Amino acid sequence: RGEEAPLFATNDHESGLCPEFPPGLVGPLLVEFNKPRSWNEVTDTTSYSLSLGGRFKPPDCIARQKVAIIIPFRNREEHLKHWLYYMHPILKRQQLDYGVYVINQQGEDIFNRAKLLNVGYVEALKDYDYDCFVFSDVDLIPTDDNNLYKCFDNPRHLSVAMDKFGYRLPYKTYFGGVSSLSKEQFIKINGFPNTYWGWGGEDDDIYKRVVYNGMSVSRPDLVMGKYKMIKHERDLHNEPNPVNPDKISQTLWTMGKDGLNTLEYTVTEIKKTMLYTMITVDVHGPL
Ligand code: BGN
Repeated sequence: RGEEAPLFATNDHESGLCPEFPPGLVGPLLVEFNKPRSWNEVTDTTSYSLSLGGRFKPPDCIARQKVAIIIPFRNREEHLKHWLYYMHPILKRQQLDYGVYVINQQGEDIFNRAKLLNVGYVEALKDYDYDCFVFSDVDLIPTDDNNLYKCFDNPRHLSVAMDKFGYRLPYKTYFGGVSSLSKEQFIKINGFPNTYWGWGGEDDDIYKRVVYNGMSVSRPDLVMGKYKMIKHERDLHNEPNPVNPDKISQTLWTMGKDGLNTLEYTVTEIKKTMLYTMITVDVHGPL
Protein backbone atom coordinates (compact mmCIF):
# COMPACT_ATOMS: atom_id res chain seq x y z
CA ARG A 1 0.00 0.00 0.00
CA GLY A 2 3.02 2.23 -0.32
CA GLU A 3 3.15 2.88 3.44
CA GLU A 4 6.43 2.52 5.22
CA ALA A 5 6.56 0.04 8.06
CA PRO A 6 7.43 1.79 11.32
CA LEU A 7 11.01 1.13 12.38
CA PHE A 8 10.12 -0.09 15.85
CA ALA A 9 6.79 -1.82 15.47
CA THR A 10 5.50 -2.76 18.91
CA ASN A 11 2.14 -3.92 17.68
CA ASP A 12 0.38 -5.02 14.57
CA HIS A 13 -1.08 -1.64 13.64
CA GLU A 14 -4.20 -3.06 11.98
CA SER A 15 -5.41 -5.17 14.89
CA GLY A 16 -3.49 -3.86 17.86
CA LEU A 17 -2.35 -7.44 18.46
CA CYS A 18 1.17 -8.03 19.76
CA PRO A 19 3.52 -9.29 17.05
CA GLU A 20 3.72 -13.03 16.56
CA PHE A 21 7.42 -12.97 17.42
CA PRO A 22 7.89 -10.79 20.51
CA PRO A 23 10.55 -8.20 19.65
CA GLY A 24 12.05 -7.92 23.14
CA LEU A 25 13.32 -11.49 23.48
CA VAL A 26 17.02 -11.86 24.25
CA GLY A 27 17.72 -15.57 23.57
CA PRO A 28 20.06 -17.55 25.87
CA LEU A 29 19.87 -16.61 29.55
CA LEU A 30 22.16 -16.98 32.52
CA VAL A 31 20.32 -19.00 35.15
CA GLU A 32 21.84 -20.06 38.46
CA PHE A 33 20.52 -21.29 41.76
CA ASN A 34 23.63 -21.18 43.97
CA LYS A 35 22.44 -18.41 46.30
CA PRO A 36 19.02 -18.32 47.92
CA ARG A 37 16.82 -15.36 46.98
CA SER A 38 14.93 -13.23 49.48
CA TRP A 39 11.31 -12.23 48.93
CA ASN A 40 12.47 -8.60 48.90
CA GLU A 41 14.93 -9.25 46.09
CA VAL A 42 12.33 -11.11 44.05
CA THR A 43 9.64 -8.48 44.63
CA ASP A 44 11.96 -5.54 43.95
CA THR A 45 13.25 -6.96 40.68
CA THR A 46 10.05 -8.42 39.24
CA SER A 47 6.87 -6.85 40.61
CA TYR A 48 7.09 -3.77 38.36
CA SER A 49 3.98 -3.70 36.12
CA LEU A 50 2.44 -6.78 37.74
CA SER A 51 -0.98 -6.62 39.32
CA LEU A 52 -2.40 -8.48 42.27
CA GLY A 53 -2.29 -12.25 41.92
CA GLY A 54 0.82 -12.27 39.70
CA ARG A 55 -1.06 -10.93 36.67
CA PHE A 56 0.34 -9.09 33.66
CA LYS A 57 -0.83 -7.67 30.34
CA PRO A 58 1.53 -6.12 27.79
CA PRO A 59 1.17 -2.32 28.08
CA ASP A 60 1.32 -1.42 24.39
CA CYS A 61 -0.41 -4.20 22.45
CA ILE A 62 -3.14 -6.81 22.85
CA ALA A 63 -1.72 -10.20 23.84
CA ARG A 64 -2.44 -13.06 21.43
CA GLN A 65 -3.23 -15.51 24.23
CA LYS A 66 -4.53 -15.40 27.77
CA VAL A 67 -2.30 -17.83 29.63
CA ALA A 68 -2.66 -19.31 33.12
CA ILE A 69 0.60 -20.74 34.43
CA ILE A 70 -0.17 -23.58 36.84
CA ILE A 71 2.47 -24.77 39.33
CA PRO A 72 1.85 -27.82 41.56
CA PHE A 73 3.40 -27.09 44.94
CA ARG A 74 4.16 -28.13 48.50
CA ASN A 75 6.93 -26.86 50.81
CA ARG A 76 9.17 -25.52 48.04
CA GLU A 77 9.37 -21.83 48.90
CA GLU A 78 13.08 -21.57 47.97
CA HIS A 79 12.29 -22.95 44.52
CA LEU A 80 9.26 -20.73 44.08
CA LYS A 81 11.39 -17.62 44.71
CA HIS A 82 13.84 -18.67 41.97
CA TRP A 83 10.96 -19.52 39.64
CA LEU A 84 9.30 -16.11 40.10
CA TYR A 85 12.62 -14.25 39.91
CA TYR A 86 13.44 -15.75 36.52
CA MET A 87 10.01 -16.31 35.01
CA HIS A 88 8.21 -12.98 35.46
CA PRO A 89 10.74 -11.07 33.32
CA ILE A 90 10.68 -13.80 30.67
CA LEU A 91 6.88 -13.96 30.52
CA LYS A 92 6.65 -10.16 30.28
CA ARG A 93 9.10 -10.14 27.36
CA GLN A 94 6.95 -12.81 25.71
CA GLN A 95 4.06 -10.31 25.75
CA LEU A 96 1.57 -12.69 27.28
CA ASP A 97 -1.60 -11.77 29.13
CA TYR A 98 -0.82 -14.12 32.00
CA GLY A 99 -1.44 -15.08 35.62
CA VAL A 100 0.62 -17.32 37.92
CA TYR A 101 -1.29 -19.92 39.97
CA VAL A 102 0.56 -21.89 42.63
CA ILE A 103 -1.57 -24.88 43.63
CA ASN A 104 -0.48 -25.85 47.10
CA GLN A 105 -1.41 -29.33 48.35
CA GLN A 106 -2.59 -29.06 51.95
CA GLY A 107 -1.43 -31.51 54.62
CA GLU A 108 1.24 -34.18 54.55
CA ASP A 109 -0.55 -36.95 52.69
CA ILE A 110 0.92 -38.44 49.54
CA PHE A 111 1.41 -35.86 46.75
CA ASN A 112 -0.77 -35.76 43.63
CA ARG A 113 0.78 -33.62 40.89
CA ALA A 114 -1.73 -34.23 38.09
CA LYS A 115 -4.77 -33.63 40.31
CA LEU A 116 -3.25 -30.32 41.47
CA LEU A 117 -2.88 -29.37 37.79
CA ASN A 118 -6.57 -30.12 37.19
CA VAL A 119 -7.46 -27.96 40.19
CA GLY A 120 -5.32 -25.15 38.76
CA TYR A 121 -7.16 -25.33 35.45
CA VAL A 122 -10.60 -25.11 37.10
CA GLU A 123 -9.65 -22.43 39.63
CA ALA A 124 -7.81 -20.20 37.11
CA LEU A 125 -10.91 -20.19 34.90
CA LYS A 126 -12.95 -18.85 37.83
CA ASP A 127 -10.56 -15.87 37.86
CA TYR A 128 -10.35 -14.98 34.16
CA ASP A 129 -11.24 -16.20 30.69
CA TYR A 130 -7.95 -17.99 30.02
CA ASP A 131 -7.58 -19.79 26.70
CA CYS A 132 -4.21 -21.44 27.34
CA PHE A 133 -2.70 -23.32 30.28
CA VAL A 134 0.98 -23.86 30.91
CA PHE A 135 1.69 -26.55 33.51
CA SER A 136 5.11 -26.14 35.09
CA ASP A 137 7.08 -27.80 37.84
CA VAL A 138 8.42 -25.23 40.32
CA ASP A 139 12.04 -26.28 39.89
CA LEU A 140 12.40 -25.79 36.11
CA ILE A 141 13.63 -22.63 34.39
CA PRO A 142 14.10 -22.31 30.63
CA THR A 143 17.49 -20.89 29.64
CA ASP A 144 16.26 -19.41 26.35
CA ASP A 145 13.34 -16.98 26.29
CA ASN A 146 12.45 -17.95 22.71
CA ASN A 147 10.71 -20.95 24.28
CA LEU A 148 7.26 -19.33 24.37
CA TYR A 149 4.92 -20.12 27.28
CA LYS A 150 1.85 -20.23 25.07
CA CYS A 151 -0.33 -22.75 23.27
CA PHE A 152 0.08 -24.26 19.82
CA ASP A 153 -2.04 -26.24 17.35
CA ASN A 154 -1.21 -29.38 19.32
CA PRO A 155 -0.45 -29.88 23.01
CA ARG A 156 3.14 -28.81 23.57
CA HIS A 157 5.96 -30.27 25.62
CA LEU A 158 8.34 -27.41 26.43
CA SER A 159 11.02 -28.93 28.69
CA VAL A 160 12.71 -31.07 26.06
CA ALA A 161 16.36 -30.45 26.97
CA MET A 162 16.79 -30.54 30.73
CA ASP A 163 20.27 -30.45 32.24
CA LYS A 164 19.50 -33.49 34.43
CA PHE A 165 18.83 -35.60 31.32
CA GLY A 166 21.96 -34.38 29.50
CA TYR A 167 20.03 -31.73 27.51
CA ARG A 168 17.91 -34.20 25.59
CA LEU A 169 14.69 -36.17 26.06
CA PRO A 170 15.11 -39.13 28.44
CA TYR A 171 12.76 -41.07 26.11
CA LYS A 172 10.72 -40.17 23.04
CA THR A 173 7.31 -39.99 24.72
CA TYR A 174 8.50 -37.99 27.75
CA PHE A 175 5.92 -35.32 28.65
CA GLY A 176 7.05 -34.26 32.14
CA GLY A 177 8.27 -30.93 33.47
CA VAL A 178 6.60 -28.13 31.51
CA SER A 179 3.74 -28.48 29.00
CA SER A 180 1.02 -26.33 27.48
CA LEU A 181 -2.52 -27.16 26.37
CA SER A 182 -5.22 -24.86 25.08
CA LYS A 183 -8.57 -24.95 26.86
CA GLU A 184 -9.96 -26.91 23.94
CA GLN A 185 -7.13 -29.46 23.97
CA PHE A 186 -7.43 -29.89 27.74
CA ILE A 187 -11.18 -30.54 27.51
CA LYS A 188 -10.65 -32.97 24.65
CA ILE A 189 -8.50 -35.25 26.85
CA ASN A 190 -10.83 -34.90 29.89
CA GLY A 191 -8.03 -33.07 31.70
CA PHE A 192 -5.37 -35.01 33.57
CA PRO A 193 -5.78 -38.14 35.72
CA ASN A 194 -6.71 -37.62 39.39
CA THR A 195 -5.59 -41.05 40.55
CA TYR A 196 -1.78 -40.97 40.31
CA TRP A 197 -0.62 -40.65 43.91
CA GLY A 198 3.09 -40.24 44.56
CA TRP A 199 5.88 -39.96 42.03
CA GLY A 200 5.86 -41.20 38.45
CA GLY A 201 3.65 -42.05 35.52
CA GLU A 202 1.08 -39.24 35.49
CA ASP A 203 2.98 -37.45 32.72
CA ASP A 204 3.09 -40.66 30.66
CA ASP A 205 -0.68 -41.00 31.13
CA ILE A 206 -1.15 -37.42 29.86
CA TYR A 207 0.99 -38.15 26.80
CA LYS A 208 -1.21 -41.13 26.01
CA ARG A 209 -4.40 -39.10 26.42
CA VAL A 210 -3.07 -36.63 23.86
CA VAL A 211 -2.22 -39.33 21.31
CA TYR A 212 -5.38 -41.41 21.90
CA ASN A 213 -7.44 -38.29 21.19
CA GLY A 214 -5.91 -37.86 17.77
CA MET A 215 -3.45 -35.09 18.58
CA SER A 216 0.31 -35.03 18.37
CA VAL A 217 2.88 -33.37 20.58
CA SER A 218 4.49 -30.11 19.53
CA ARG A 219 8.01 -29.36 20.78
CA PRO A 220 10.70 -26.69 20.52
CA ASP A 221 14.12 -27.81 19.25
CA LEU A 222 16.86 -28.85 21.65
CA VAL A 223 18.51 -25.42 21.54
CA MET A 224 15.40 -23.40 22.34
CA GLY A 225 14.13 -26.08 24.71
CA LYS A 226 16.98 -26.01 27.24
CA TYR A 227 16.12 -26.04 30.95
CA LYS A 228 17.93 -25.90 34.25
CA MET A 229 16.47 -27.80 37.15
CA ILE A 230 17.06 -26.83 40.78
CA LYS A 231 18.82 -29.75 42.45
CA HIS A 232 17.01 -31.17 45.44
CA GLU A 233 16.38 -34.26 47.53
CA ARG A 234 13.22 -36.26 46.84
CA ASP A 235 10.33 -34.69 48.75
CA LEU A 236 8.79 -36.45 51.69
CA HIS A 237 5.51 -38.20 50.87
CA ASN A 238 6.17 -38.32 47.16
CA GLU A 239 7.71 -41.79 46.84
CA PRO A 240 7.55 -43.67 43.54
CA ASN A 241 4.22 -45.46 43.61
CA PRO A 242 4.51 -49.10 42.50
CA VAL A 243 0.92 -49.19 41.17
CA ASN A 244 1.52 -46.31 38.73
CA PRO A 245 3.48 -48.23 36.04
CA ASP A 246 0.57 -50.62 35.76
CA LYS A 247 -1.94 -47.79 35.49
CA ILE A 248 -0.35 -46.29 32.38
CA SER A 249 -1.18 -49.45 30.45
CA GLN A 250 -4.88 -48.76 31.14
CA THR A 251 -5.12 -45.15 29.96
CA LEU A 252 -7.22 -45.92 26.89
CA TRP A 253 -9.98 -47.28 29.16
CA THR A 254 -9.55 -44.96 32.14
CA MET A 255 -9.18 -41.53 30.53
CA GLY A 256 -12.94 -41.08 30.04
CA LYS A 257 -13.74 -41.83 33.66
CA ASP A 258 -10.81 -40.24 35.48
CA GLY A 259 -10.21 -36.56 34.86
CA LEU A 260 -12.03 -33.25 34.69
CA ASN A 261 -15.39 -35.04 34.85
CA THR A 262 -14.55 -36.72 38.18
CA LEU A 263 -12.45 -34.01 39.83
CA GLU A 264 -13.36 -33.25 43.43
CA TYR A 265 -11.41 -31.23 46.00
CA THR A 266 -11.82 -28.52 48.61
CA VAL A 267 -10.15 -25.12 48.43
CA THR A 268 -9.11 -24.04 51.92
CA GLU A 269 -7.30 -20.76 51.19
CA ILE A 270 -6.70 -18.34 48.33
CA LYS A 271 -3.84 -15.90 48.84
CA LYS A 272 -2.89 -13.24 46.30
CA THR A 273 0.38 -11.35 46.32
CA MET A 274 1.79 -9.18 43.53
CA LEU A 275 3.83 -12.18 42.37
CA TYR A 276 1.33 -15.06 42.40
CA THR A 277 -2.03 -16.46 43.41
CA MET A 278 -1.63 -19.36 45.84
CA ILE A 279 -4.55 -21.73 46.12
CA THR A 280 -4.30 -24.19 48.98
CA VAL A 281 -6.34 -27.30 48.39
CA ASP A 282 -7.37 -30.47 50.14
CA VAL A 283 -7.12 -33.08 47.38
CA HIS A 284 -9.03 -35.68 49.45
CA GLY A 285 -6.20 -38.24 49.89
CA PRO A 286 -6.10 -41.63 48.15
CA LEU A 287 -9.02 -43.96 48.77
C1 BGN B 1 9.55 -42.16 34.03
C2 BGN B 1 8.32 -41.83 34.85
C3 BGN B 1 7.88 -40.41 34.55
C4 BGN B 1 9.03 -39.45 34.79
C5 BGN B 1 10.23 -39.89 33.96
C6 BGN B 1 11.45 -38.99 34.10
C7 BGN B 1 6.89 -43.80 35.36
C8 BGN B 1 5.84 -44.76 34.83
C9 BGN B 1 6.36 -46.16 34.79
C10 BGN B 1 7.39 -46.42 33.74
N1 BGN B 1 7.28 -42.82 34.52
O1 BGN B 1 9.99 -43.43 34.33
O2 BGN B 1 6.78 -40.08 35.34
O3 BGN B 1 8.68 -38.14 34.46
O4 BGN B 1 10.58 -41.21 34.31
O5 BGN B 1 11.91 -38.93 35.41
O6 BGN B 1 7.34 -43.91 36.48
